[in-house]
This record gives sequence, C-alpha cells and structure tokens, in this order.
Amino acid sequence: MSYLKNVDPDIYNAIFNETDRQSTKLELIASENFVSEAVLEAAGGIMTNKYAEGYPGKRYYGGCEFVDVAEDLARDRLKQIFKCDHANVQPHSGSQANMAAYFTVLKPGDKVMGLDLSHGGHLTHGHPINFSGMLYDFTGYQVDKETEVIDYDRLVDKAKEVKPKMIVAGASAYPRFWDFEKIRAACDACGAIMMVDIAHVAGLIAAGVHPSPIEYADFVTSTTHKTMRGPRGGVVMCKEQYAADLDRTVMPGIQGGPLMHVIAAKAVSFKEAMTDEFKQYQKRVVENASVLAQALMDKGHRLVSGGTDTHLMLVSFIDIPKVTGKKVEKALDLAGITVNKNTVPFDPEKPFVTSGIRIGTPAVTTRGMGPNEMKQIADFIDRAIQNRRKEDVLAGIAAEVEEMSKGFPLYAERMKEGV
Ligand code: DSN
Repeated sequence: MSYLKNVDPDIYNAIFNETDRQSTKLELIASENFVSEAVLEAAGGIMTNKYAEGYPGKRYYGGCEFVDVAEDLARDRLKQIFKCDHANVQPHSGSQANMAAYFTVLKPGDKVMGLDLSHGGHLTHGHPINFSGMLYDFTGYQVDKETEVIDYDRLVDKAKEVKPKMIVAGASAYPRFWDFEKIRAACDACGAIMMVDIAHVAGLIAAGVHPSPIEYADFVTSTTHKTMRGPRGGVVMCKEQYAADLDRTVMPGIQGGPLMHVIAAKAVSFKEAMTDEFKQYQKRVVENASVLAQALMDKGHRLVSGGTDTHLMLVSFIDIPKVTGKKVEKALDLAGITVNKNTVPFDPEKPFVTSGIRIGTPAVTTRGMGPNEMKQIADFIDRAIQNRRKEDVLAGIAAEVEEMSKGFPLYAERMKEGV
C-alpha cells in the first residue's frame, strides 16, 4: 500500500494497526470472519469506478460488459450453492436485503411477526427504533423460558391469533438450529409469506451442516460477510413468482448504482464456497463451537439453551449478581479476546449493559485453530472472567493470547510488507 502510505498516512496507519489487531488478538465476534486475499483483491479493485444501474444485459450506462460478467457469475454461483429460483446480489447490506424483501410484498401498516431482538432476533426484524418496526405492525415471538429455544407450537398459535402477512425467521443470536418446516406450517396456518434471514448461518447452510430454508421460504435474505466469508454486503433469494418484483424493489426501489467491486468480491467468495475446503471449514466451525461450549460449561458457565448447534453461543450471567455483559466484554478485551456483550432471553439489563456475551468460532477457525485451541480459549475466557478486576492478570492472558495467535498467522504477507 505504498500509494496510501504517501497520500494519507493517517488512514494507512489505521489500516496497519487494524491488521495488527486482527492478527494478534482472538476474534470471537460471531458475525465476523477473515476473507481471503482473492476476495480482498476484488473488493479493492477498479470495479469501484463503474456505474451500472440496472441488471446484467439491461443497464442504464454503457461500458458494463465486464461488470456484467461479475454480476452474472455472482448470481449464478449463489443460485447453484443454495439451489434457489432467483438471486439478487445487489443489496449493499443485510438491512437493505431485508428492506428489499419487505418492500417487495408488504405495505406500510401490514402485520408481520419476527423473533424479538432480546431473544436473538435482529433490529430489522421489527424493532421499534428500526425502519421495520416503524413501517410495519410487528408482533414479536420469543423463546420458551425454560428451554430457551423457540416453541413452534406456541408460534403457530400466535400466528393464528395475529394473522400476519409475513413471518420472519432467522436471528443474530440464537444458538440452535431452526426448524424451517415448522415455520412454514406457522405461515400456512395463517396464509403468511415466509421470509428467513440466514445472515448468520448462510455458510453453514451452504456446506450442508445446517438445515436449508430454501424449499420452504418465499424469501431468503443474507449477508455475505459472516460465516459465508465474503465481502461486506447482502443478497436476497426468492421463489420465481417474486423475482421481477424483487429486482425492481432493489433497483430503482431502494438503491441506485450497485457496488460492482463488492459484487465481484461476492462472486469470488461464492466460488470459494463451492469447494470441498469450504465444506470442511464449516464442519470445523461447528465442531469448534461445540468443543468451546462444552469446555465453558465444564468450567461452570451457563450457556443459553445449554449449548449450541451452530457457530455461536451465548454465555449468560443473568444469575450472577453484579456481572454484566458490558463488564465481561471489557475484561476480555484487556485479555486480548474480542467478543460482544449481548442480551440473553428475559434479560433485565439494558441493551448497552446486558447479562451475556456472544461468542462465535468462524474467525478463529479460518485461522486454522481446532479443538485444542478451543479448550485453551475456554481457559482464557474463564480466567479473564474470574479476574475481571485484575488488570495485571488480564495483561498476562493477553500475552498468552498473542503467543498462541503467532502459531496461526493471518495476513502474514501484508504484515511483512507493512500492509
Ligand atoms: N451486527 C450483526 C451481528 O453482529 O450479528 C447483525 O447485523
């Protein structure tokens, strides 16, 4: 990055320091990952210069023959991976993917059901401070208080009572598999459209280690940067009957020019997602999460729903006086471990404090870490929580984390060449 170093040393230094942070700390944020050098090249490439409003073969600008290649490949590969009827790869983010699905079939004021944010859902699944909750009449559903998993029978009853036009499934902090057949049954019980936001588990579904919603859902939305290990962005898949309306909703409905450099990078990551290496990676992500969850429970920590089926887990401090997610996130940060505080079901704390942390294994698995490291990480986390007020102990753990990280180099060439 010799150009950047000369033109803007402040940004150069920020990028250098961020690369160093990513490679020397333990990244356990469940929604983050490390993309390949090939994805980085495409995302940082010259397709950023091109306007391409419209779709391949039907653009409002000339000179689109090469960006058309990129978008066609992205769409075709996505369709091949998920076996869906139709794919739109233009949404700039997961929120815009969800907005596109809603705008395609809903009118302001329509009734919708989604999993409450505090039970693992997402802001765009109807939270009152988000456009979704402002525009639509959302009713939340929740997990069962005892099992902390979704009670599908209760969901069907609620759907019959509310009679929503759409039911949204999917979550950002739910550690268990979804039963998409049962969500379909809830939709059929009240004539609702079914939408599933697979942003968190898309990579797992692509690899066949999580059930797929494609045969049941009318719309499936996702981000591309979590378990899918692509560039930041969104996609929408849908049944053929909605295809033309969906495309019109994305452009010109809610977006203008697509980010063609990001679409090119999405295509690259989808190619990677079709490899056997990717399937093995996703299996290891889930295996690592299971080992880490068990190791934390063996040390006496309480996990929401008693464990995980996926890439993430929620550690709950709801029963421990004066321990909050906010305090634990800070202690872990001082110990070189990055997580996020997260509400747990029936959390009495505010979202900026919370009674839990969310932990995910996609990023550390990309680094090549396995079950032995997961047990070691559980030990780091446990010691950091027990010693959360002792900065010297936390600094000692951070040194151990850095030492362990050295065995799993990340972006090594970039670090060597000064990024
Ligand atoms: N912010 C994402 C996450 O961390 O899960 C969801 O959009």
